[in-house]
Amino acid sequence: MASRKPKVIVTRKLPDAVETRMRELFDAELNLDDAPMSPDALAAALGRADVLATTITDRLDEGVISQAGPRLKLIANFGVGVDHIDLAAAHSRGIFVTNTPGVLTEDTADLTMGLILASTRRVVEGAAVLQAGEFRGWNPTWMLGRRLRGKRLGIVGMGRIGQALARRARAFGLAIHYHNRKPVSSVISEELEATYWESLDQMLARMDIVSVNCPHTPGTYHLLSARRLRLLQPHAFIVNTARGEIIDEAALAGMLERNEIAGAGLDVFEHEPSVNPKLLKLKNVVLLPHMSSATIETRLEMGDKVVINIRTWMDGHKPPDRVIPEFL
Ligand code: 8YV
Repeated sequence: MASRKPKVIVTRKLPDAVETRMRELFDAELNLDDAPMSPDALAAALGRADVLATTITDRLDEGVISQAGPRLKLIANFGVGVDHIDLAAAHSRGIFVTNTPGVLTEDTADLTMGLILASTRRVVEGAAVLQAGEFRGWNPTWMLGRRLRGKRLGIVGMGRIGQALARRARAFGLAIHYHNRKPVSSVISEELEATYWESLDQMLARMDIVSVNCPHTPGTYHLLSARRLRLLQPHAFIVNTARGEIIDEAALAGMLERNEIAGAGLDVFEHEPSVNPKLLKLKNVVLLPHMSSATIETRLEMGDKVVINIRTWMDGHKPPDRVIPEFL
């Protein structure tokens, strides 16, 4: 590209160090008051930028992407999931899409393990009792949860985060089971002593805890449908730190309300930031506001990745974290 600095429009407030670096390297237009951009504002930004640095709160559907100007060559997403971007529409206009894989893995796996512990051991429910001033003293049959050691964890999606979760879960004595499009390599499978289930249905019916760790794509929308959720055993727990759309949230809320499964730990929701009102009233759920990757370290590393992707493209190379649409 020409020697002028590329116009990079950043849709949300990013960590100060990331913004400072962007100002040094690019003609960066920052969103200092951090208000999410409307579809019209996004379309206008696409019309005049070389690069749009996006986050999950930007809906870049076909209509918005069709407004991209001739300069727009790269959508550099701050985040690993790109289900808010119409990849086919970007690809057909010759626009690269990049994401930030790898740097969210460990922190997301930590919080997934945290949700498994919090839901099976009733951590949030117990803390709420204390804060409400309702702790009347120890009782042998009160606040009983379920032991992790010896139980079966079924991981739906054995990519980077699924594997990082499996390593943690093994240290807690959980037996690792997983469903994935294909089995992991024999080296990883042996390391994790993991059992592969080609049939998701069969795995769900036999697990004590299920964790959703696959990306949201057209193929995984409502992968955990009402029918599949009914395969879970009544003592099972379900945890989701991937995307809300992968689980039929209304069906899950109904089952939790009727105690048809034991509990859930959810960091993501089907219609974020809305949460199914039934879930908000239940005691057998732990609900978090999409924060599984929210550490200072991860956010800085995500910013580094965005900068590296833009800078590599600017230097005339293919950015390292290109997301290739599935149909290619
Ligand atoms: C990010 C996430 O914080 O990276 C992802 O896919 O779900 C989050 O943990 C968010 O997407 C930032 O855009």
